Amino acid sequence: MGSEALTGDELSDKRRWRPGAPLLASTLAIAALALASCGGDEEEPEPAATSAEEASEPAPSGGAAEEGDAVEIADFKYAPEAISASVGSEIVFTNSDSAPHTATADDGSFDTGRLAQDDEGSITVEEAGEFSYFCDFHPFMKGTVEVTE
Ligand SMILES: [Cu+2]
Repeated sequence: MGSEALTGDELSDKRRWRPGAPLLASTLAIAALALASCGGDEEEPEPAATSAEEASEPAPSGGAAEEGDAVEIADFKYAPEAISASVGSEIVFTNSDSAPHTATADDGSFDTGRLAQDDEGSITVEEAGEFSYFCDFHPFMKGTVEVTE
């Protein structure tokens, strides 16, 4: 009785060991391969991200110095949203977005036309009054120019 039980234990031990060792080795090898290929995948996007950062660097914060004469378009907004200018003066719109924009007067009295990224468009205001304008591509974008004599 006792000897039969022992034999059974020895058999099952041997069965566990033999397939166990090669399985473990190949599992480790697969895991190592998976880790190596994961590392390779993660490195690829880095150059693209770096060049994107470089491309967006030159854009910001240059034009806002002359109050009333320059409007920067960024993040789908005119900045400043309301400006004042005197009759006959020029207002320069600069588009800092990658999306195209316009500054188009509600009454059609001025229109920069389509401004691609980093394009500038200037308008001349020739009449006193308050003029609201919008973006032809994104009508929710609105601004005003107050023109004084
Ligand atoms: Cu727009």
